Amino acid sequence: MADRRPKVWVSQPLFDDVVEQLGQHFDLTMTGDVTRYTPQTLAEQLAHVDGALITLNERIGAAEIANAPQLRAIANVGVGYNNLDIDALSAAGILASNTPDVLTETTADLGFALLMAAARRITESERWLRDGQWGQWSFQTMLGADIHGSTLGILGMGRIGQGIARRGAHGFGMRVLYHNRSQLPEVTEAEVGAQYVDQDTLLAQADHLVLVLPYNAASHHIIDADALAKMKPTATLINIARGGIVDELALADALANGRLAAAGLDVFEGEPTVRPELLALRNIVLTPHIGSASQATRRAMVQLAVDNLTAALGQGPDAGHPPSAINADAVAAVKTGGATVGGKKIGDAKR
Ligand code: 8YV
Repeated sequence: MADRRPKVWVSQPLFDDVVEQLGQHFDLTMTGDVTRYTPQTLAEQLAHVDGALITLNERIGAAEIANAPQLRAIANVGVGYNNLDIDALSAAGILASNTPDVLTETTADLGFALLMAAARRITESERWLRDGQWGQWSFQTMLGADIHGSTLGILGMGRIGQGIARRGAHGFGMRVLYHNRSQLPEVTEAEVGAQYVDQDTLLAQADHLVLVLPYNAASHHIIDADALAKMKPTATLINIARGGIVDELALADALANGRLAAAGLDVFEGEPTVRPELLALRNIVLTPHIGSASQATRRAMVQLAVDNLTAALGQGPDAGHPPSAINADAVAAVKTGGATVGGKKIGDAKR
């Protein structure tokens, strides 16, 4: 590489004191204001940098990197990376990374908070109180569903799913069922207190169903009208993964027509826009994608992303080996030539 300091761009204001560590090794451009990028403005920002630190709001695919010949690394501040076209990045030899582990427990906490708020009608109760309706109180005001002793269903049993299972089984004495692409080892099932079932059994038996699976073509609208029809009408549905996993119109319809008791959503298909059909419902708790939003965890995510980017650009103690790279093997294969990425032959990697 030419004898110059690599250039790094940071897409959003994060934690300045953490991000500024990048200045030790790189020419750093930080963004002062929260910014919504178009594909065009994103492409312009990426055109002349070696690395970028981005959030899930920045969607990066082939078009955004087409004129970015220097770009070698993208560090996503988030564990989910459906905002990145990994095949396109790999084909271009760009090392992508994410921030797993550091947010597991905080996100599991939020999943449980939403479950409890929805099942026990907490935000609905508060709105009612603030509206001055307490004078209408009756013995049957705001009756909800119990959490302790009920059946917790978890769809997607990665690290966050396991955190939710532990909370349910060990904290609330719940029977915990889960469904996942692959069954956990017996020892892990015993530790988290969860039992593997098929998806239909999960839908049919859960009193509270939490969605924690990655979003991709296979999980798009996995919770649709058919799936909702298989659930108990008394059940609660919680989504802390990605909005596209749920058919939101089908969910709104089920909630409006008594086919599902309550829901809690932290993620939405059209973020930051929330469908009016959801906003109109009383039996839904809505939060603006705050799953990982504790002080400590958001700082830890940025620190991990900074470490990833530093290492991916060949600097710092982990030089060349980012702690949580997503596509290291694919990028290595592309660099040694003739690799296939996503089933396509890659013969002309540009770096
Ligand atoms: C976001 C998340 O990263 O990590 C994820 O996948 O969804 C969140 O933690 C966070 O909202 C910042 O973009």
